[in-house]
Amino acid sequence: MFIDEVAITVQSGSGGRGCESFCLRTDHKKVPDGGDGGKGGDIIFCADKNVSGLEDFVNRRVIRAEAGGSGGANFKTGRSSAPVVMRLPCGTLILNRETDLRIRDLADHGDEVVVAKGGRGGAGNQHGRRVCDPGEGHAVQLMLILKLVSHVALVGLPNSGKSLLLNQLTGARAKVDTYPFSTKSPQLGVFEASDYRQLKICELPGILEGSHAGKGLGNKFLRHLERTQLIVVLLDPFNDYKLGVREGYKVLLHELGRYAENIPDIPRMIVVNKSDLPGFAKRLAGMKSEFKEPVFLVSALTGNGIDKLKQALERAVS
Ligand SMILES: Nc1nc2c(ncn2[C@@H]2O[C@H](COP(=O)(O)OP(=O)(O)O)[C@@H](O)[C@H]2O)c(=O)[nH]1
Ligand SMILES: [Mg+2]
Repeated sequence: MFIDEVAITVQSGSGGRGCESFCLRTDHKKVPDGGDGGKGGDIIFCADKNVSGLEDFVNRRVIRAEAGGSGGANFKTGRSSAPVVMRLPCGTLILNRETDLRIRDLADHGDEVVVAKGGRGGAGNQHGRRVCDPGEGHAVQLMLILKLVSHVALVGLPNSGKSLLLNQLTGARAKVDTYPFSTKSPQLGVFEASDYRQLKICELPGILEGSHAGKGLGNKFLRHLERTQLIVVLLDPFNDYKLGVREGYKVLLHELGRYAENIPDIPRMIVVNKSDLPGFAKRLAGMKSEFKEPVFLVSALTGNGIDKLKQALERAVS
């Protein structure tokens, strides 16, 4: 299962207690020698390109770091607790659930943020003062929202052949089936361009008229379009909705626009699939020139036109 949204709590460790202790010097004078408490553990989130979703958090809704150790006699400082480092997929947005404020956007591999700082250790009486209280750990309620980072996103009506095309382009093994919504979560594949760049392609579940109002699988997953460089709109002239290529395209664009205003501004490419089926040319007649976007005709089934599409994708993304 692919998880792209999860509510969790993080709890950093409290500082260790400072020690109150005295030792007897050789001149029989009593001196304070209580050591300081150690620091409580931080909770750190770090973006990692090898992590694909937020599944790690499903069975781990509360993440705790340990408290620092207490100080000891003879100036002994307590043990500081190690931070708990959680690896998140690139593109995870971290929000504070109580204030709704954005804490950080972990966009790129290696981005890191301390989401809850551990408490400092309490001072022991070695400093000639009274023992002071250690700092407490913090509990923070967080919302993690993943917005996948891909070069190319594939959108289309259900059954237009998005999964088959993804598999053709990248060797992914997305499920291909004859019923609509066989893909329930975004699928990622990577293809190596001729200059060895790794291009990430993401298939989104099918969109249909009314997705914005919750029809089908709804439109929440369109958030994964926000960070893509290119949207490939896959059209199927033989779709079950009796929409011509032109109307199908209009429906898809409308749904994208209903999700967020800026999504129609992302560069697009049109790919018309199933060119192997009889009657394809007839259904397409004269339509190519109507689009301002580049149009490619392919068959994800036979592989016809795929090489040309690959080259165009390489050129379109940086
Ligand atoms: N004839 C033909 N059938 C295709 C082509 N591409 C996909 N299909 C079929 O269309 C159906 C839906 O394909 P799928 O990739 O699961 O579509 P998705 O729902 O858009 O991911 C499957 O039965 C595929 O075999 C194609 O180029 N030609
Ligand atoms: Mg699919």
